[in-house]
Amino acid sequence: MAQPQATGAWRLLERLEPFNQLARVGGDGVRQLYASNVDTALLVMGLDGDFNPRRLERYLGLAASAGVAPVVVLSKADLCPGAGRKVEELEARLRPLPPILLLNATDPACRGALQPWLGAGQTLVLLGSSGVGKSTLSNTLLGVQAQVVGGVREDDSRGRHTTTARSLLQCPDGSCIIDTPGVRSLQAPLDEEALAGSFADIAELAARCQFRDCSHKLEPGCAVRGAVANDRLLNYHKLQREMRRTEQTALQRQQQRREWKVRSKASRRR
Ligand SMILES: Nc1nc2c(ncn2[C@@H]2O[C@H](COP(=O)(O)OP(=O)(O)OP(=O)(O)O)[C@@H](O)[C@H]2O)c(=O)[nH]1
Ligand SMILES: [Mg+2]
Ligand SMILES: [Zn+2]
Repeated sequence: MAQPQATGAWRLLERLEPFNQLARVGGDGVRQLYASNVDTALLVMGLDGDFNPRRLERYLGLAASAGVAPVVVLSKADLCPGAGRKVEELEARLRPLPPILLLNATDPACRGALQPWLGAGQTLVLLGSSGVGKSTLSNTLLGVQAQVVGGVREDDSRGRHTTTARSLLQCPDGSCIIDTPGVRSLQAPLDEEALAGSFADIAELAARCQFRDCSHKLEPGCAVRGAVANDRLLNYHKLQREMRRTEQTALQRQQQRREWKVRSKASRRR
């Protein structure tokens, strides 16, 4: 919090604690911070060769682990004719179902589509692989070419890691956009609560399994197997294994999310 002075300078009054923090787990097992005080995470996935529901489930876990509302942005809708089917695939698969937007990131109409999440005081972070159009979308929302954009490889749609640092950009409407570099591999800092938050179908069905500690693998009387798409269940098991490897910090993260909730309310009041 800062106060403008008669001289035109600002005087720093107080440093507030962040009300949430989005982070991933790096290759070395250490948490890497993306951004703090975020209202919405735009999870950007290209409808070209980048489309991958499993990876999206990881990003949804990452948003859930910070308690940030996710919005799925499927970019390059103008280049990919079968886009409708991919949306249906995600709609059938994801629970809870986040908002899913089909966008051409170069089209100013994006601003209209994202209207519910934009506006003064709103902070959005763009997350996704290299080349999916995070910087392109930032520029479209800003209305100026602030961020450098790069091309993608023809054969596999991979980007060229054009953006190398995070930037906080202010839109004319007062929203803040955080553009980030594309990540190569993503491990979300998950805990039981965050995993259940992004796999609500499994969490719900598990209550009806015959065994309370059912792992939904081979046990008889499992209510999850068969009811949830096999690929989703396999991904769930994979994320759960990763989570167990970093479990000592999971309880701390749950505790931290609780603190963030309280702080978020308090700082919004202020
Ligand atoms: N036709 C079309 N091209 C797009 C769209 N989104 C991005 N592109 C193109 O895809 C390429 C990569 O876009 P960038 O915005 O640089 O991608 P990025 O996600 O910022 O990539 P990194 O900074 O490397 O992480 C550029 O050539 C863009 O013009 C889209 O919706 N439609
Ligand atoms: Mg970029
Ligand atoms: Zn089960």
